Amino acid sequence: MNDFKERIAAELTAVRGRSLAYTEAEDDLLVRQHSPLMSPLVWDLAHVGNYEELWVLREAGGITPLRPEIDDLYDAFKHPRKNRPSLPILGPVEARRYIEGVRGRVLDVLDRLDPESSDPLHRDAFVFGLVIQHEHQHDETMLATWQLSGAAGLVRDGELPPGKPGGPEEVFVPAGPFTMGTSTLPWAYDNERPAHRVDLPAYWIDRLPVGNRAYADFVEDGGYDDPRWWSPEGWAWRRETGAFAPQFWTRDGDTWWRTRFGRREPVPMDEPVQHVCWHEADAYARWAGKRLPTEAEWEKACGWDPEAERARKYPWGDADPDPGLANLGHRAARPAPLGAYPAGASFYGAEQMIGDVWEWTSSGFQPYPGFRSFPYREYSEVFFGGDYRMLRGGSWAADPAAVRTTFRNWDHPIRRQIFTGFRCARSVSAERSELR
Ligand code: AVJ
Ligand code: FE
Repeated sequence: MNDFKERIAAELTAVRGRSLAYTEAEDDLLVRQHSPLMSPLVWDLAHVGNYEELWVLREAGGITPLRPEIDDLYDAFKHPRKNRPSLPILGPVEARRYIEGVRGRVLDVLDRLDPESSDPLHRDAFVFGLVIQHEHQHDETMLATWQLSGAAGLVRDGELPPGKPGGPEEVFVPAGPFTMGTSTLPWAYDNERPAHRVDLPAYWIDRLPVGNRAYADFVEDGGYDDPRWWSPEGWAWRRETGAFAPQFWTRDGDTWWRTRFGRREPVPMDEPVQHVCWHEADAYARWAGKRLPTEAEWEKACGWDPEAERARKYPWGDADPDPGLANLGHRAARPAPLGAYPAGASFYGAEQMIGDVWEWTSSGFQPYPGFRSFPYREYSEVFFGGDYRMLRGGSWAADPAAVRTTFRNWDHPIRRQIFTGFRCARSVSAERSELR
């Protein structure tokens, strides 16, 4: 195999190592449903193998189905998450055996692959990018399941760079057009395509994600009890759920505590806030006299280089992420402190845009002009126009192979089990609101 294929084989091995690490547990933990929002962990495990069989073996490799009778069980569209525990899904031992059987044949397909083929699944090994990113996405979902379960075991104490207090609160992005999305990144999803020009008025955007200290100030200022800060849907959510702070926070006297992968610890005030839903982010922004950025504002602040007149793959440029640039890949099971990555800043000076926490934007999920579904409608297209908000950047739990400036993620505005925070923006034309 040549270098390119060796790299793909290494990515396949790496992501599988991750899935196996997250399913190394007592059977009971794997087959139980920890929240109606999540699948049993053993469902995710066989699902990534089934997806790999479907796309690499059958579609790209022309290999006859190994176990067609189980396809239906792992079709996310046939069975909502809350029903998955009652399905006759494979148990842990069988699931591991099944995905291993798939993987054995996948390497043969890789060996035979012609990355210069005119078949878009083969070209640039797109189908391998598809399954590698898919498995990483499910690995992140599995981490969220672990976090909800309260089980110990996945905290990692990898070292993160220290935070750096001070520096400007906001950075300025001048008016003008930029190129949003991509027509050239080979492993970009259909929803990131095609590249197109978007002209934006000038705006300010926070240099850093909103931190726990600032968010606790909002809470302590009575933010959860003041309907002025909330949208009507947000206020309804707040009343229905009784939410009073980010998920997994509790209060003991004057101290905020959180539970993180089964560990109880004081909330570190210098970290980006996480486990807030879109409504909470939206309410905080209003309280702060700001608003959430649109998806286009987020992407321009992250990737646009007006001097080179081109978009960067990452905020700092096109070089692959490394531990000095961004907090990715579950090194420490937490966001890095604010200001930890000055070298990872974007052209405009925004920091920590990739890694640490996904960031809510104000935008819903819409196709870019000229969108074409590929390779299947159920990845993106069926979600367009639904009750979703776009998430950008990627969290500490996301893998470098599954994040870039143009990557688009989405979820319902009430979800907060995901590793999500936000940063604020404000228009230059609007006076900063003095309501507070
Ligand atoms: C892109 C993360 C919203 O996990 O629901 C997984 C990706 N698509 N399997 C999800 C996905 C098919 C999706 N997100
Ligand atoms: Fe999936």
